[in-house]
Order: sequence, then structure tokens, then C-alpha cells
Amino acid sequence: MEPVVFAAERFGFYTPFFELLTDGLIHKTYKVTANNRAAILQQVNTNVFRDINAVVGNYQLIDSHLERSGMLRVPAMIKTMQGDDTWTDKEGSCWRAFEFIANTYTEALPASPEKIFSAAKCYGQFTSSLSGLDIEKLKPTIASFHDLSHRYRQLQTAISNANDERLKKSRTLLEKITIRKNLVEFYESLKSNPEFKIRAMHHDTKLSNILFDKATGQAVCPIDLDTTMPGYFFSDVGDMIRSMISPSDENAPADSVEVNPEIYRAIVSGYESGIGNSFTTAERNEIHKAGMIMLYMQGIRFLADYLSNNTYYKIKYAEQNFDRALNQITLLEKLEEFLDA
Ligand code: GN1
Ligand code: MG
Repeated sequence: MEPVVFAAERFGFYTPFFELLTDGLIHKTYKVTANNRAAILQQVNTNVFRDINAVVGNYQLIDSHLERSGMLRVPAMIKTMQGDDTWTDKEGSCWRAFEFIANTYTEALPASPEKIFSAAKCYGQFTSSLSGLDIEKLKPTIASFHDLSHRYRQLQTAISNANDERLKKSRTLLEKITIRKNLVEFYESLKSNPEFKIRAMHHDTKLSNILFDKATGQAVCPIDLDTTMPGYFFSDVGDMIRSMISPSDENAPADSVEVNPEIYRAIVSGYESGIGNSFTTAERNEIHKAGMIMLYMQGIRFLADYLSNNTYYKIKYAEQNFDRALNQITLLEKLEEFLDA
């Protein structure tokens, strides 16, 4: 029997029909259906999310806060038949389940500027709806997750331990990263400036993490809240820019990446309309740095993983993390040209 079937039964879905929805770089996500009930079942990567209690606790905190604010709802968690939040199988994989919101679907790239605007607005509303939440209660589920200085240091460590061949192949990319160290300095300057607030950020704002309504085509809510934790202004709008401005994603060949100006504008204006006056003037003024920071950080993360022999991101072929890093830094160069013009 497939592990997903065992897991589904623990959550009360017997002899389910199941389909793999996304095989993300970190988790596996399934839709399971039994007796006309559907749920989302997820196998959590506990090497990445070591503190599953923090993940679950954050989700419950967010869900109940949003319920009270009445603006936006996220899928409810489903408990196991024993009343637990998660279930660990005999291979040690941790599983949890969520309500499947009927009449919703996810979009893939390329998507229209209208769809992207709606998604961006929804991510903005998510953070603004959580503005009343005591940020101290939200736990960092991955330490220093979008800490650019930390990511830069990880790359330096990876460089010192890398083999010569990988290092040689990475030389040009590493130069491009080094000459953009001003982004790390900008990040450092944020931390001591009270104009830049720490608030609840989703931290993984790809298009496929938004549910859309089948009838209206409008965004309903963000999903995949595992990395929702305290963060700075650039993370969500920046990760949208990073993951949506090019018609092809981070796995595409670097020579195929390009900036779609209409999409860029849809992200920024959609996000601004969603976040409303939760953003300070300083944050509003620096919004165009967001995409650059996130492309830079993701390029660094992929390259560091390549230099460390691919221990973090799933790969389909040996050089894939190098190619992903090249894709992200190429898109960064194109974004800089676009913003300069
Ligand atoms: C990971 O697993 P997935 O695809 O949702 C990563 C993100 C990266 C993304 C790049 C916990 O997200 O930070 O932006 O890959 N999540 C984690 O595709 O590291
Ligand atoms: Mg994710």
C-alpha cells in the first residue's frame, strides 16, 4: 500500500482516491477523496521543518486570528482519528491534513496580469489581516530563513568546503554575487531602522500557493503556511516578483528568462492594494528592492546547495542547482536593467 493511503486512513479517509498535487522542492502534497469528502494531505519534510510543533502552533494561531478578523480564511486543519495534529509513519515521515476548499483551484505560470494582481493583493491582505496578531507568538519555523546576511555567510562556508571542479564552474556566478554585496548591506541597514517593521510574512509566495475561486477567478486565500513567521517587507512581494515575472520558472534554462513588465506592475500594484497602510512610507519607497533581494537570496541558496553537494533542494539531474542559481542571477540582471530603464 502507498504511504499516502496509510496516512489518509489515520485522518479518517478510508480506501481513498488520491492524486499527487505538487512535488515541491521540500514537501509532497496530495489530494485525497473518500466518501465524497476531500482533503489535502501533506508529507512534511522534517529535516527542513525540525520543529513541527512550531509549524502546527503557528497555523492554529493564524487560523483563529483570521477567523476573528473575518476577512480571509485559510483551510482548517484536520486532526487524526486519535485527535492529534500530525501522524508519523513507520518510515518517520510526518503527515498532516487540511480541509479541501470546494470550488477552488491553483494556477500555473504563465498567468494573466489580472490573475497575478489578484494573487498579489491576497498575499498583501494576508499580512495586513494579521497585523493585530502579537508577533512574539509567531515562531520562526526555520531559523534565519530570509536573513540575507546568514545566506551570504552560508555561501562563504560552502565555498570553503567545495570541490575544485564545482568551484571553478561557479566562478563567474560568484563574481556576480560578490559585486552585489550592497544588497546584504541594505539588509543589514533595515534591521536597525525602526521604519522597517517585523510582521507576519508568508515567505513562499509562489502563484501555486494561492487558491482561486472557480466561479469568480479571484484569489481566495494563501496556502502552505509553514514558513509564515516574522519577517521584513521584502519577502512576500519580492518572492512573487522572483517567482512570477518570467514566463518560465527557476527550473528553465537561463537563456529563456525575461522580465514581463505588465506582470511586474501587476504584482507591485496588487500587493500595495492588499497591504494598504500596513506598510510604512520607508517600506513603500523601497518596494522595488524586494524582487532584487529575493532573486539574489535564492540564487545564493541554490548555489550554496550546489557547492555543498545538493543536500537541501531535490534535484532531477546533477547540475540542476547550479542551473537554478544561474537562472535566478540572470533574472536578477534582467530585473536590474528593467528597473534602471
Ligand atoms: C522551497 O518547497 P517549496 O518549493 O515550496 C523553499 C523556498 C524557495 C523555493 C524555491 C522551506 O519551497 O524558500 O523559495 O523552494 N522552501 C523552503 O523554489 O526552503
Ligand atoms: Mg513551500
